[in-house]
Amino acid sequence: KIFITGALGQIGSELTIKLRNIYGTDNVIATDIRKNDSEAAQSGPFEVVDVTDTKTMIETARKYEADTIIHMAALLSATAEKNPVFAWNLNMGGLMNALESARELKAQFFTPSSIGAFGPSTPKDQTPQDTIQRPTTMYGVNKVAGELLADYYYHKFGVDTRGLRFPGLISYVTPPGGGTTDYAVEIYYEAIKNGRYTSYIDKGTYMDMMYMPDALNAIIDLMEADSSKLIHRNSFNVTAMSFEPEEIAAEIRNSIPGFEISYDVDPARQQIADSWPNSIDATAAKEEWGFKAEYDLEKMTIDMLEKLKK
Ligand code: VAH
Repeated sequence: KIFITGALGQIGSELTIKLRNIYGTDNVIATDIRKNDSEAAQSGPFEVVDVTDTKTMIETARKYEADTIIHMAALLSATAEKNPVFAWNLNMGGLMNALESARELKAQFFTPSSIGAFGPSTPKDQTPQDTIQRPTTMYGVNKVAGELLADYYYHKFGVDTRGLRFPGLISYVTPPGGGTTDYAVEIYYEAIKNGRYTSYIDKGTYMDMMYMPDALNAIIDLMEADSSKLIHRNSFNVTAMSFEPEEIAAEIRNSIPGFEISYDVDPARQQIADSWPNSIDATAAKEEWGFKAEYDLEKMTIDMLEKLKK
């Protein structure tokens, strides 16, 4: 049984559906802080779980005899920066409860890290798998602490923990909430609706990105990978592309001639973006478990606009 927290979030909502298609609906238990009318909540087993409530978390995972725990419940970077104390409690308290559940149930464990786990002193171009990690955001502090905690549970308790440092993720299913990279999602919705977009991230700001189908496959490929082949665990750099606002705007213009981008920079989210890498190196993921991304900027743009037009 696969137990997912944050199953109604940006990644969780699509991951739940994909896992149900692969492993069987009744084998994938979706949980989140509240239910909604989404397919992930309605199409199979669902439980209301507040990941900061240790008792409910462990009892619910035990009830289903979970053998895999996928912990997705967290606050993203911009929201975390506005509520740093709440972010620490949710991001770290929730992770601790999820790891304790995995330890008790001897379950395999996945939780995502992020390019946000890097900071201003990290090499910014082709950021290596093993390098300096001194992030300057609460989200980044949570991600570095989370990587170390998950590795600790592997070395100390033998929990099979695995993770991915995700770049900005782009999808047409569940709009993200509170991220810094979300301009790259909003721009597609606005392109269809208004033929123009005002970006809160400045031109020339490079960030790694990935289309959601590639992110979901990366999670499944990592979790299915031969444990003896893994040199790293928490967490692997993965990326599909790196671009700045002018480049995604130009790609959209290839499908929607006349599309215009303008700028109204949000200093808070620009500061977060400026502290992150321009591009990261995913060699370790490719070598240790065969990571590869199918979508580049051109292919993603065609698919996003096609799906959003429907
Ligand atoms: C965010 N989309 O912006 C998330 C992600 C790398 C970015 O962590 O916070």
